[in-house]
Amino acid sequence: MSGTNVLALSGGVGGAKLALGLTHLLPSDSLTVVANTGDDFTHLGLQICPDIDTVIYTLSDLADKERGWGRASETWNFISAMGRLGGEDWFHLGDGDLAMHVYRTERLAAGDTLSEVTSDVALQLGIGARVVPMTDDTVATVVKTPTGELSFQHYFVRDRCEPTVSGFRFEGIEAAAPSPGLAASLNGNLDAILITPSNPFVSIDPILSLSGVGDAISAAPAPVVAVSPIVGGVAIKGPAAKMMAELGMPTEAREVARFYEGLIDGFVIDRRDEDQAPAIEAIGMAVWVTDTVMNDLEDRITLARECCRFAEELAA
Ligand code: FO1
Repeated sequence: MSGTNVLALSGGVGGAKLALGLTHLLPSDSLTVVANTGDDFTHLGLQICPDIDTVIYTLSDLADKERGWGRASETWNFISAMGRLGGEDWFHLGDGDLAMHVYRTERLAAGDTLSEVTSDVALQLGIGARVVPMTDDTVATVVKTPTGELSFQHYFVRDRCEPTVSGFRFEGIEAAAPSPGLAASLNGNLDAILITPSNPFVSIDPILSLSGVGDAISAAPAPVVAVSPIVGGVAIKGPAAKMMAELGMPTEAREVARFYEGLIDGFVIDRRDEDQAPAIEAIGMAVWVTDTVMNDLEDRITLARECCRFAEELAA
């Protein structure tokens, strides 16, 4: 697959896993991973970028594979000490992870962009692929609930995704420009655009909602392939299925395909959902059936290979 230029749209865990698989298949200068920044927030004076960091830690083999976020072999002295002081300790910042947030916050305060900091950190940690934020501007995902709005991390971590969701909005999206890396990738010679199995509503939609990005992707000559984050009616990780149910959508891969209608050319579903293939094809897209659950590195590489093959077939 040398010479294949791929743009992968990623949220946290699921996106990072597929991105890791792609790094084992593609030359490093052929892959751009764009990370959602709608989850970002300022906390304890620090700029936290959970999805960028999940991608960075995963690609540099520093990630905690069980938790999905943060670093492996982490210690928690800082956040315990914060709790002892009566400070906010609901968002668990590990001691090693803290260095990332302090470093980023300092560089941003000195006038560097999030793209520059992310690119330097990736280089420093030995990552060959381009990892880019979706934007260098501030965009904040807000979760709408029947009792009011919640900032994303309050909903996700502090309130453990318990509140019922009635919708989302991305504060700042109208004024935000796609990052230079995302814009360059979209304007370049792409062979495939992959939408990883991240949460469609809060991980992928913020990227698609950036000015010109959704339109550029649907108009791209390269095939656009999405992987379903819903397998057998449940989300592999995170609240996607719960959100779908609360938004009145059946929790099926087919509904995710419908969400991406008009944008994608092909949809990858798990073997367990094979019976939905005809209904998905009827929406107007091709379907590829394979094993989509990525338990180990082999699974990640295999799924990445299947996605690239599907894209090649769609391009032919
Ligand atoms: N997720 C949690 O469920 N609990 C945490 O305490 C937590 C801390 C945390 C710290 C740094 C970081 O980069 C991510 C962290 N996450 C935590 C994950 C993160 O909030 C979510 O997984 C993403 O925003 C969703 O993609």
